[in-house]
Amino acid sequence: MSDIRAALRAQAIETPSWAYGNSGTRFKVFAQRGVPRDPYEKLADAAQVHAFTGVAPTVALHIPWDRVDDYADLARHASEVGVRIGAINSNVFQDDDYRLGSVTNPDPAVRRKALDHLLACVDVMDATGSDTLKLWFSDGTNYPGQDDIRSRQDRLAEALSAVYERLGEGQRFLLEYKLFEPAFYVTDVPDWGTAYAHCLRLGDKAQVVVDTGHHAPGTNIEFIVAFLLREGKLGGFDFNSRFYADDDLMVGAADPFQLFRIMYEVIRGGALSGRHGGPEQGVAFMLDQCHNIEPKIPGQIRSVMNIQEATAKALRVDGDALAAAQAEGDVLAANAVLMDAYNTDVRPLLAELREEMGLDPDPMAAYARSGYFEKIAAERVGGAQAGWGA
Ligand code: LRH
Ligand code: MN
Repeated sequence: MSDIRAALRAQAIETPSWAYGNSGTRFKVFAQRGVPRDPYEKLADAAQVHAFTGVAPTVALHIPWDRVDDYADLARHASEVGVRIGAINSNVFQDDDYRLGSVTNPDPAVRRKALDHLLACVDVMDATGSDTLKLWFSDGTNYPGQDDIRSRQDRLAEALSAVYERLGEGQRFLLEYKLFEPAFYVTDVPDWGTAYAHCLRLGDKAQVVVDTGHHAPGTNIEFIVAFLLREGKLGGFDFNSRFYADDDLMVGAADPFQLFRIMYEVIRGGALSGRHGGPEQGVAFMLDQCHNIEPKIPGQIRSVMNIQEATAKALRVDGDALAAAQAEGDVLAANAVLMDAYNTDVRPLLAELREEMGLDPDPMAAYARSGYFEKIAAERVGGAQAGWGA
C-alpha cells in the first residue's frame, strides 16, 4: 500500500488558466463574481487548488489570453503564490485572418503570421521556464472542394518543422488533435493517427496530447493511450469529460469508469510519474475544462480529486491476478480483477493521504471554509473579467 500512497503523493496535475475565467457557449457566457481580471489573479486562484489538494503544482497559460508585459515577472509571481508555469498554449483560432486556416491557410502571408505567433510562444517558454508548448489548430474546411486536403497537410508539416527547429534544449511541443469544431468537414489534425504521424516524422521533441473530449462518440481512448505510450509518443492529456461533443465538463463527471481505464493504461505503461521510455519531461496530466455554470475554483478542486480517485482505483488493480487470468484466458476472472479495483471506495485512503500531507482530508469543505471566495468577490470589483475574448 505504501507504494500506492507514494505514487498518489507524487501525482502532479496541471490546471488551465482559462478555467478560472468566464466561459460559455455560443449561446451565452455567464459572468461570475470574483472572476480574475488578469493572469496574476488567475495564478492566485490556481494556487488555491494546489494549496487544498497538494497535487496541482503547475498552471498552463494560453497566449494571448495570458499576455503580460513581463513574463519573467509572471513566473516569479507564480512561485510567490506556490505554483509554476506549465505548458504554453498557442492560439491561432481567434483572429479574422484565420477564417480559412492559420498555418494551413492558402495565403502564405497568413501562414507566416500564424507561424510567427507559434515562435513567439516559444519565447514565452524561454521567459517563464516552461518546457512544453501545446499546439492545437482549429484549421479545417466546411465544404468539399473548399481547399486541397493534401496541400493543407504540406503547409501544416512545414510550420511544424519550423517550430520544431526553434525548440531549445529540454523543450518539446505537444500536438493536439480534435475530430471537428470549429471546422465541420475536414479538420487538418482530426485524430491521433494524424498527430502521431506528424510527430513521428519530426522527432523526440514532438509528442501527442490526448484531449479526452476530442474523439468520436464510442472511441476507445485507453487504446490510443496504450498505443502512444508503447511508441513513447504520449506527451500529455487535456482532461475533461463529455456526454456529447467537446463539452469540456469536469473530468470524470460524465464517465468516471473511462477515466479509470485510461489511468490504468497510464500505470500499465509506467507513465504515472517520471521516465518511462517516452518524453524526458514525462506525461503532462493537464486539465482543459470550462466551468460555464459552476464555481471555478471548487470545480478545479473537484476535477483534481476525480483524477486522484481514478488513479487510486487503477493503482489497486492486482496486476499478478490479472496477468494470471489473462494468461489462462479466464475472461470473467480477468474482467473481475479490474472491476474489483474500480468498485473499491478509495476516498478513505485519499483522506488519510491528505492528512499525512498536512492537508484537510476534505479539500472542497476546507476551501469553502477558507473564505477565499468571499475575499476575491469583494476585492475583484471593476476591471474586465477574464474570458476567452471570443
Ligand atoms: C480546443 C482546446 C485546446 C485549447 C482550447 C482551450 O478545443 O481543447 O486545447 O487551446 O481547447
Ligand atoms: Mn484541449
